[in-house]
Amino acid sequence: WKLLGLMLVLLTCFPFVSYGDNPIITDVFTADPATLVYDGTCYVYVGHDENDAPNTGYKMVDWKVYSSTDMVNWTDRGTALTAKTFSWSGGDANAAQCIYRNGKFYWYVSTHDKTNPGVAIGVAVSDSPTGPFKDALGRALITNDMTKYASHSWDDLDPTVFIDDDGQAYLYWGNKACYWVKLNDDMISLKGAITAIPITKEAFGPGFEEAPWLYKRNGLYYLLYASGFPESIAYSTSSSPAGPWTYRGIIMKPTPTSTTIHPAIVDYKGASYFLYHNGSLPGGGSYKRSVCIQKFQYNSDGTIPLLTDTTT
Ligand code: FUB
Repeated sequence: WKLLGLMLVLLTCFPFVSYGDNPIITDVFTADPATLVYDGTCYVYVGHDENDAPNTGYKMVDWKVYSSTDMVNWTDRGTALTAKTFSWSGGDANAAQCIYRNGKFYWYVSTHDKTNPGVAIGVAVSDSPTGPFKDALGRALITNDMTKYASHSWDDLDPTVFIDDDGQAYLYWGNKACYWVKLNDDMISLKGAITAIPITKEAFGPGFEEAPWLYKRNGLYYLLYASGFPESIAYSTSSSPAGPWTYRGIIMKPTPTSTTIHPAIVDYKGASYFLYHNGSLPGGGSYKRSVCIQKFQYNSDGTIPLLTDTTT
């Protein structure tokens, strides 16, 4: 009985499953995590790396969804969307984010536009967080337009979407350049013009590479993004979702296993979690990445501590 008691104490103090179990998905390669909490469940929408020849570029053709109610055990909810869903897509499935509004789920994705050169942003819609999703527009929502604002042909990458307390939705995105626009209540049309944020030291410190993630906490707006290359994750804050932004520091330094990291943050059941990807799974690397999660606590002044990629 003494031995049994000791084992119970040890199991309670040192559970086999901990929040540090990374990567969270080990049977396929996953990248570019984006979270959505809906009806008590945390969903993670991910890209899917499939390149069989390491270091020769991305092969990503679909997106997958996972769900959890404890942030430890993740259920595969299937391949909820493929680039083929968008008839105008060149077939690549880059970073994306899904959000809920008025009974529908809107999934913003970046993919090449066959009908107009360059990467574009499309939006798929569904009645369920796990699909089926259909193309909401039959064309891109944001088209790469070098004559108006675009700085290069694939800078319409990595959309992040956020709905403020007053109901106004914002879409941020970009590669090397950071853009934003308001969305109408229908979530599938633009309200006003696209703004390019000047990439200054005050706003972005060492620089803005890609992968913005916009959210609000205690009345303060946070913008996370990849900075430099290999990428660190940095963040800036603002008193408005339209900026101006003030650089706040680095959240995670580059991981040796992948040149990209790609951030998301979510509060779930009273705790905060930082999501990113690395190449730590056996056989992994910059084009075979894996989504990881770290539980963390904000500092008392609302700043985010420096986190370490625990898998390396
Ligand atoms: O997954 C393809 C690209 O890698 C994303 O668009 C970037 O954010 C980087 O993670």
